Amino acid sequence: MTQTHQQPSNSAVKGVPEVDAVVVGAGMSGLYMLHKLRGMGLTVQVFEKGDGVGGTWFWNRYPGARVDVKSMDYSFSFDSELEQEWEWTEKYPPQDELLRYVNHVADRFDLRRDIKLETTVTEAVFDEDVERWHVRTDKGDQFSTQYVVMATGCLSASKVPEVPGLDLFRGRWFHTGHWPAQGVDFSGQRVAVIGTGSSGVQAIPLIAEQAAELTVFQRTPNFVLPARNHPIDPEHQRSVKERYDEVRRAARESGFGIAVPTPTKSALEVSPDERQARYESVWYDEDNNLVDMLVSYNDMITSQAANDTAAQFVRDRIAEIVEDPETAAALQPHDHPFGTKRPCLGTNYYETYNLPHVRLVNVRKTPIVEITHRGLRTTQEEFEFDDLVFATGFDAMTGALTAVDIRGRGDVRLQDKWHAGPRTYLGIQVAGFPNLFTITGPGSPSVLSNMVTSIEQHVEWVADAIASMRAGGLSTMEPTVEAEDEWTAHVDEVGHMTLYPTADSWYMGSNVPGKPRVFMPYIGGVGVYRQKCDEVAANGYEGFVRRPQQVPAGMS
Ligand code: N01
Repeated sequence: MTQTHQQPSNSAVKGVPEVDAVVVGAGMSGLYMLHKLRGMGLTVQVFEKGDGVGGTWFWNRYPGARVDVKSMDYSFSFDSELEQEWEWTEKYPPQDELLRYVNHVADRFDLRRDIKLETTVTEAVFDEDVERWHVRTDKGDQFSTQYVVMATGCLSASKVPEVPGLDLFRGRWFHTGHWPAQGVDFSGQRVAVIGTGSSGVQAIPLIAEQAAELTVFQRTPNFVLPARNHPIDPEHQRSVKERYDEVRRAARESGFGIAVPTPTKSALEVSPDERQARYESVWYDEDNNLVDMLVSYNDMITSQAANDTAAQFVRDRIAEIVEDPETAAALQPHDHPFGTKRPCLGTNYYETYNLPHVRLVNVRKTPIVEITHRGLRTTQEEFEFDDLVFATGFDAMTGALTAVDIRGRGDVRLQDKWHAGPRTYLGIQVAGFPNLFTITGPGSPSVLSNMVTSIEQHVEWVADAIASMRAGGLSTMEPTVEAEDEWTAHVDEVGHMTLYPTADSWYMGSNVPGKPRVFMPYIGGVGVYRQKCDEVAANGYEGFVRRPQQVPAGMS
């Protein structure tokens, strides 16, 4: 790290190293943030918990882990040489390819020298006297910094359910979000999987290929569309690369950060045959996208009746594929509208339940009571197995932020401020926490979008905001309480114009006992949101207070 301070500053504690910015996390957002800030001449220290970079793609190495946004979309656009030189192999690349890509980015932009691995940031405290953050890690590091960027990811605080008895279990157990780097061999094993979200849906068919027996414990069935993954046609790759500017622009202006046509019709204004044809084209199209069903009609997430047509279409496909009627019925979602829990893409997911050694247990009907030393017990039956896989998800969106002891003005803890749900302005900053930025934070499109599109937009906006502060000789930036209140109310209001809040989903915090039920992401759309952020900046960072260094008492 080169110590090239551009602005004089006071350090909170003598002898504590100073940097301009601390970035927490070395996934895609942390790496790009480092690259941007360093390019502006700032000194930056990145801390990363893992022993490698990659974030999501470092941790989620479970069998079948792959992205479900197309590779040509799920990739950085900030550097055209990078964009042109990287060759993707599949429509939806697997985890190891994505991890290679992220490592390539780290090497290509010489990022590693400012990243400290295997180091968890435990505390960040704002010192009002000197207007700097004091950051501490579990390895004893301390840094004084003007800016803190939380690039901690929306789905990184993994969650093992609060079922008693795990400490008694004598077999091996794993969480999909913390998979061993060396992989796991399930050959000949009796395996249990708890959870049927995106991770479970991807892992189950591959675990079934190895295991002697597989029991899947399902609480809520999900809508799973066929991924139709395949190798990328080199001609297609070349043609997208030729049109990349246009493709990226369309993605940035779109609803979900993926360039798909905007629907103009209601599902209810077309004939049943036309609707069926549309849904079939989504289901069977080799080139389909995760969001194609959702963008089939303009009222899919606002009208229960419109949504029901898509939900019924998927339930019908499940009934066609799954041979045992009881299992098929258990796999058909009835308790939430299509898309209000994140839709999943699968490969042979429903087909897997036709295999003789695979069994589905409906733990909504017969809940898990406890884990035992040999397996688990439901209210109806005792199960024995060798390996237990938790595909039980994450304390999403806020978990990785509140896991750090972040204290702002008046020593207020972020987790206390957010006791009734996250409050942010634009999902980027929190009132009372000056110069603390959250990449893809709650209140931004984040998890409802192509994450890379949203990461780039946030990183670039934050970098511009910091550049503007430095150009103006300003020391701190934070939202007003009014701007934060208004934005938080807007996020909630727009969310409640849709069917999303009707589902018990991690978008709502429902998967974490005791977490407030608040619709956390912003559903207004990636393009609309970007425009709002740009307008705020163009209007002199409207809604933010930006101030020059306040002279500390006793120093004048
Ligand atoms: O986690 P989830 P995930 N007893 O929360 C169940 C992204 N992602 O890791 O629905 C029994 O979706 C829980 O049941 P319920 C993507 O954004 C992307 O699969 O709460 N079951 C649910 O079935 C995704 O949405 C990709 O009733 C329990 C499951 O565990 C997000 O990450 C791949 C339980 C958790 O599903 C999270 O996905 C993977 C209990 N006590 C992930 N507790 C791709 O890009 C929880 N469950 C492809």
